[in-house]
Amino acid sequence: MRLDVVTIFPEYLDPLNVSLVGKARARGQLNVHVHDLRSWTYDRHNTVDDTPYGGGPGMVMKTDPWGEALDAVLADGYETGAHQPALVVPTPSGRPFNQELAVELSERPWLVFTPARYEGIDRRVIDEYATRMPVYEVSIGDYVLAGGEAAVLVVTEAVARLLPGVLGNAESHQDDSFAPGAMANLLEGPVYTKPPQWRERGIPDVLLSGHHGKIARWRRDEALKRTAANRPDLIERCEPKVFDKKDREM
Ligand code: 6GU
Repeated sequence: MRLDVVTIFPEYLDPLNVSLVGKARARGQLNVHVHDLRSWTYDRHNTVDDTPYGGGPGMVMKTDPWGEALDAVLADGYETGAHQPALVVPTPSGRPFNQELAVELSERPWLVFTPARYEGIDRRVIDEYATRMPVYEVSIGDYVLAGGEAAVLVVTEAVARLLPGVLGNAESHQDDSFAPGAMANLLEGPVYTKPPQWRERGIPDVLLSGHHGKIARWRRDEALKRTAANRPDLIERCEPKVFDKKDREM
């Protein structure tokens, strides 16, 4: 997969060299290009923003730097064999980013991210590129960030770990809290490792029992408790088969 990021803070994306995403890059599973939007400005102050039409607070990112940047990035990608780009526009007014959208994005060969500062990008830029490629406007949650760069890191990490060969078998994403399957939409419960005693605290006996059926039942019960406490909205989205008679009596 190829990723391009156009930003006025290229160094904000330095974490893409670290950990899972950094390793995926080093292995050639992810081809990442970070570009400085100001490379496509030609005035003395490298201006990327201006006052909003219609008035109001804040500044709006200008059409020209974004248009030139995206044309250049797309041309470079196509020249080097990339195909079927999609634009990912981080914005608090976007579609909520979730595991389903992460899966959809992970199936695309080329993502171009346009994190904005100020009050966002002149709408004509998004409308223009939407005539040529899919555009995903995404929000990572119900709060306002100063810019989209942190959202690019979030989306990239969620997407990269879904790419074939990026996670080892030991860390497979099959039982992620939001993966499809019997436990779909249940949050994962508590986990434990050695030592068996720590500051007078032990491990739930069932985990030491070796009884796989009982362990699976316990994990499901704990997942259900945690989900009911932290995300009651998710319970309604669970497959009915997750629940049995005993749950309905609780
Ligand atoms: Cl993607 N951008 C900004 N600026 N704020 C956000 C966001 C994105 N998602 C949630 N809040």
